[in-house]
Amino acid sequence: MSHAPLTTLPQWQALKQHFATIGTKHLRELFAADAQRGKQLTVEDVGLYLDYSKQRVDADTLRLLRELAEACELPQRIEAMFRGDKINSTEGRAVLHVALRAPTTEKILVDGHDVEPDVHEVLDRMAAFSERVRSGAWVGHTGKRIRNVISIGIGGSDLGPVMAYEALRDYSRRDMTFRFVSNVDGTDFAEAVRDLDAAETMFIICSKTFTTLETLTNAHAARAWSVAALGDESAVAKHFVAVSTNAEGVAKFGIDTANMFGFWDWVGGRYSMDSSIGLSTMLAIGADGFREMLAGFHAMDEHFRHTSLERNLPALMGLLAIWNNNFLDAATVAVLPYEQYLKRFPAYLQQLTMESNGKHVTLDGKMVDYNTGPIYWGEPGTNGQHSFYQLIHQGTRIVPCDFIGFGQTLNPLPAQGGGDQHDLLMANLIAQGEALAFGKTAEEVRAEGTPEALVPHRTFEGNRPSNTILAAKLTPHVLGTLIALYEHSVFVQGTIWDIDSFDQWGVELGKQLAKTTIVELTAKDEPKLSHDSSTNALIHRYRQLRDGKIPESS
Ligand code: G6Q
Repeated sequence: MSHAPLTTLPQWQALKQHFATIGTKHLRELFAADAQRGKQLTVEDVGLYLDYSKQRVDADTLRLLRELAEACELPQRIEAMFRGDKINSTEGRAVLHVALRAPTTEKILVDGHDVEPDVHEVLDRMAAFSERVRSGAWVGHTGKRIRNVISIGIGGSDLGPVMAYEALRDYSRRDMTFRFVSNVDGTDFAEAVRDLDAAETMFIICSKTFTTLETLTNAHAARAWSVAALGDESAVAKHFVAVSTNAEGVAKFGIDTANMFGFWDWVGGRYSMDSSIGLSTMLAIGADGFREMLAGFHAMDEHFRHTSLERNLPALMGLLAIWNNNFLDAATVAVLPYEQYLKRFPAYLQQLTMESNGKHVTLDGKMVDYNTGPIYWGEPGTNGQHSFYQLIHQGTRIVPCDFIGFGQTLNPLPAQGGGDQHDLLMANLIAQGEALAFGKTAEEVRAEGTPEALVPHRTFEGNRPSNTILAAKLTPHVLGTLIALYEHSVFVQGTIWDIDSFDQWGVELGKQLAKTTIVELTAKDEPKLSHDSSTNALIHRYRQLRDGKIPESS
């Protein structure tokens, strides 16, 4: 359960005191004080290299953060998660995404039942199914092979698969089309299918609960579209498969449960891309590629479980995030992958981090008196450099950055003037971290001959913290390690903040709220409204706009 109130812990108080001295130190001073800093404050394991030397910390900060982690029983909490304890206490559930990527030789018990055989049974079924579709053995209602796969899901049943497909596109079947539909806005579905032949199109309906409004609405639209095009209700059997924990709901929708791939309530939505929710990923990159990705996740799981806090990548990332959030008072984190294939990675991380750690009470239900999860956001480099980096460099707020880059590109292109375009990309990544940390002093600006009036504008304060994460090449394995790094870093932060990182009552609320409103929007006669005056007026205005009662130009 809860640990002692965080801000009363002597270790927290010690960090506060320590901040009074180090908080004002510039990264320039920290680097000047230790010529080896750029080598020493790094950790490398399971194919990832983390340089955290550009964080505003010294050896004392790191020691105090580790002591805080011990006081918050991080090592015990890690074991509790891997053991299958019901650490998602508000939902009374185990948290076992790590079981989804563990080998068959491992035994992980939930209520006395070993879940590993179940996990591998589903993985094997997914592999057999994927092979049939990819080889053309599985044909559609008219006998044509499946060339298009549309995954319908939302939130945790969408963001992981979309991100993984984009990230691993280089490894995917180029003669197949993969699309993702999530929004209840009909445009999402309409645009996804507009150029497709229904006879060659398969839908994967991904919903843990199989009750989610958006997904079921889109699933019905998909069924209507397929049946209309193929002329027969029986086409559903060949063109629809489901991924869910709710067999009854799947059967009720009309999908044969023989074409359903299950998972379990101990897999949280935002932690589910390694379960059958990743079926589209497996169809795209094949079963071997998918297993390689799982092996990457597992390598990071093992690292997290067995490595001392000093060298533990997710623990370090998590503790540095606590430092930046609670002591440097940084309200946001920018995730900046210098890899176009990771363009959806920041969006994926937004859910992982913000749905997990956007909580305001402790495990015991007490209001926290410190900030919890920061806002995550980001875009691939170098694009962001030409827009929001200005604020990161010279704005009034501190935005800690995670730079992510690779030694080798999957698409080498010779650059004008020598080298490869990839060198240009990575030159930018490295230079940005350097500029953020060290800035440019007024003296340096003057020495360049800058007119005095412009000196303040061209001065860069620096001292802006960042992590740099490097790997050799973006492969399924590396993607797995990278995602697991963030998953576990989120867990570390949630443990320190003493919150339940695995529930999502705010999302549940969202699922309820629209239910009353939809009745009022669709009522035949003007409904009697009893909301606040703004909500009443908006409902009224929407009805008028929809019904053309307000001319378009008024
Ligand atoms: C994830 C959340 C949420 C969920 C979606 C879809 O952790 O719970 O994003 O994944 O609301 O839910 P279903 O899979 O049940 O449709």
